[in-house]
Amino acid sequence: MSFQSQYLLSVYQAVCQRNAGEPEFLQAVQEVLESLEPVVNKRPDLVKAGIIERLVEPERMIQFRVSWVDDKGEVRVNRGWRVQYNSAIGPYKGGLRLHPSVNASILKFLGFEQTFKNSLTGLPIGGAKGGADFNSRDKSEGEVMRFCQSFATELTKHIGADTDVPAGDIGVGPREIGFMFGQYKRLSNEFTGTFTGKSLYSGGSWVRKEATGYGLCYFAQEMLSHIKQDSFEGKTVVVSGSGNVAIYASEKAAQLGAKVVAMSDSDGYIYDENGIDLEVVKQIKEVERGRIKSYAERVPGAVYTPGCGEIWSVKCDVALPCATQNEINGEQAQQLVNNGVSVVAEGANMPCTPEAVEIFRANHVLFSPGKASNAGGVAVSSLEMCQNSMRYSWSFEEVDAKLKWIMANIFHNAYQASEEFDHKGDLVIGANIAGFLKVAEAMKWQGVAY
Ligand code: NDP
Ligand code: 2IT
Repeated sequence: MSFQSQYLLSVYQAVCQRNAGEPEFLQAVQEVLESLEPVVNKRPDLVKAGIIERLVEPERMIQFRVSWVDDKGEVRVNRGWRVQYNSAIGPYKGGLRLHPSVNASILKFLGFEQTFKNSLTGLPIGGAKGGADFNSRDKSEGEVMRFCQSFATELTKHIGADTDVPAGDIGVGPREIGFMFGQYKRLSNEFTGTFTGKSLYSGGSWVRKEATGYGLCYFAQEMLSHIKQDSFEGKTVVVSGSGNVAIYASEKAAQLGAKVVAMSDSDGYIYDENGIDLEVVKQIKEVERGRIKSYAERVPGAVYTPGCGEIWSVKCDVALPCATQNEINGEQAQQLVNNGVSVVAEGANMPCTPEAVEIFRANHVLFSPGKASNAGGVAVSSLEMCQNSMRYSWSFEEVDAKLKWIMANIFHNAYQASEEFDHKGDLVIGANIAGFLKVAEAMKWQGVAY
């Protein structure tokens, strides 16, 4: 542990005691608190207001039973949560994750990260996350619908357009949002913008589907251009995952002149030296809900290798981890460095372990933390809320231009904060400080309690 400030060390030790057995939450808190050393020195007023002690505790956490009936007529029970993490700068906002690994630690880490990310967008949204330990992979469409309806029945009691606005995350795309939104609308008898990521037929926004992946590339392009006077043009790119974020990150990277040569799912990865044919990936993943392995069966010359972690052995200039937390460890980071990687931009939330981040820092790899570079998704969600409130919709081009501007702005704010707080170019520190300061000022202004 590397805290110089006794105050931060004691806050962190209290967090460890109170949240024992929650490794992901502790990891996320430690990373942010370590970044706040320079703030603690310069802003004793925020220390006195107890902002950091309050920020390491979610405002509210709801846990509930989700019971539903499977295709055989048997009753099934899952556990659902909504973590309403922080509402200092706007209504709670953040995605829902459906994955068998989901637990309180993961959702608290995601809610904590979301609070700073949403602040970085410059838009008026607080932080939240939710989900359930449900595996949609082996379920029929009817089972997914009944699960989502049961989940939304409970969630409806706690959300609203000005209270808490959920969206997608791992395992939750337009299909699941549709089932949940439909149930919410039935129960509330209101058509409001209480979910984002809705269908374009039902109040959704253009570019929301593409937003996280496109935003990631807009951010990385700005970072490359500002720091290295470089661009995506001619770069070889590896993208992990083959879900929503990965697909649209690959699409934008290719549009910007790069060649994406590898993608993965939790079973393994594909390598295509000619550049991945995204239409084939979209057909497999978005239409058939199949496995990435079948890409190699359809595209001549492509190779499939079992084991998703092996993807980091592929030589590349730019690595975009877009699958899940802790998917790049120290060893894999070293492998990337040995192979000459020059940019790592996180599309997933906390995909790099602290050891991996240290290795990138030590080797002068341009590195952007997820809370900055993957903020495009929630930014366009916020634009969706805005359009819903106005009962209006902007064109694809209008939303895309706003997204591009927001991502460049996040980069410059994080970069500027890194300079101002004596760590020029360290975007982990810059993003954490820039995200923190806005929330902290709002909390201080609103007084104690939440
Ligand atoms: P999807 O469910 O669409 O895709 C997830 C992808 O990651 C799949 O290819 C999946 O493979 C893979 N994956 C999931 N869990 C694991 C695991 N334990 N090990 C290896 N691979 C895994 O999710 P998204 O694309 O929406 O989300 C990806 C990441 O981006 C997450 O970290 C999410 O929090 C983050 N994010 C998402 C945003 C959004 O707008 N959707 C916004 C900002 C961040 P498989 O099918 O085999 O499970
Ligand atoms: O991690 C994230 O930022 C998301 N899953 C998107 C959240 C949102 O509300 O759009």
